[in-house]
Amino acid sequence: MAVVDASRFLADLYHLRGFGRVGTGVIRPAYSAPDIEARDWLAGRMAEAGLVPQFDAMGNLFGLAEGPSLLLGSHSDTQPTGGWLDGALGVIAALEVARASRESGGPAISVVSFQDEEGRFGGTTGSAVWSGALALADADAVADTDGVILGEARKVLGSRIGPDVNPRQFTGFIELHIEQGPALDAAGEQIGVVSDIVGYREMMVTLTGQQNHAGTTPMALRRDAFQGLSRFAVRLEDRMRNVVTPQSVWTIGHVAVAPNAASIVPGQVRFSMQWRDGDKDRLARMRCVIEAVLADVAGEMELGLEIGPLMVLEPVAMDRALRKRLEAAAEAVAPGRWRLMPSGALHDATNVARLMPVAMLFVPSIGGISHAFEEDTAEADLVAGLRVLARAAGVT
Ligand code: HGY
Ligand code: MN
Ligand code: MN
Repeated sequence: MAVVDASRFLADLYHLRGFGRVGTGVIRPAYSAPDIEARDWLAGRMAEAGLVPQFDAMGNLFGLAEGPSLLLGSHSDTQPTGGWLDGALGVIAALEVARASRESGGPAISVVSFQDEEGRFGGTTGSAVWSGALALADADAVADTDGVILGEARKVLGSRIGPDVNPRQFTGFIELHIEQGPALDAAGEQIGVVSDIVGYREMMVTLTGQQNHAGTTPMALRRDAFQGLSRFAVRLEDRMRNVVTPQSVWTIGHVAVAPNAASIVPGQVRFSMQWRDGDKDRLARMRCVIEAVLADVAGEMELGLEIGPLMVLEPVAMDRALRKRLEAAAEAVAPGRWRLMPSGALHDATNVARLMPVAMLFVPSIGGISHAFEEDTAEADLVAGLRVLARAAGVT
């Protein structure tokens, strides 16, 4: 008989959805009002569960058990137009397992909701600072796409900020997350045990041409920055074929055209260039192709080219012993309906792996949709993920 309380778990999950809810989705970016309100509510639920809530300087919120403990959790911030389960599922499941363990005299379980996993200020920023991958002073200098710097944004934490949380109190970290891809849903499977998390690179690129009149400037005389981006994107598609596999991905997700007016030839575009792969060497080869095509296009079209700092997360394999516990738990909860699979999405677990053994498990995303208001998972699958997490954590 599982000691976790599925109704209580689902009630809290739906309650968390209410902070920043817009229709079926959620808008709860790091340090926004709904994000802070959600974290204050989570801190209260942690205290009610007998855990000691503690914010660190980044706004990572921990619910600490006494003594050595297994850490469970994820993040509660969302993409600018986010799904209601991305991150939230792992935080609430962790809370429920920690509560159930205390109620049943089980092992010590601590809980965490990392801050800015969704990268308003980069990517997995809160866990990157906590794990030592990124200095707080460097994180503070990062600006979001509206020009707000993290050091300013996190001032909303005010007196919540407590002492740093020592990672040595934790014996390991397990993160439950939605798959955010199509594999489990398409196969009718319920659980994914993660083998490894892909690596990622991201940089901001600026192409600068000549702003001009859209009616009087002959096509042959234009230095149109948007046309430069367009030519880059099309040529990149072709040139990447030489170095990638079907699992490699690259995305131009954020584009700012200046001055962004119908009758003005764009003088400048600033865009995000992001790519991911499971192999570190292939990530490097993809970078060479990207920078070569950028240089070619800028040269051909007489455009200025500026490439910003490179953000890096390396591919990481999950801890074998923790993964085996997840595999056994998956077979017990969803016999024959689970698989071992890589994660194409990034997660805080990548940073936490610098400090301790980590492992992850997935539940299906309906239609494989995520980072969108349509993101959803069947309740039965949410509860199955909770039960696998509890079992792997020794809470049964
Ligand atoms: O982009 C990612 O993979 C994560 O969901 N932020
Ligand atoms: Mn996530
Ligand atoms: Mn996400």
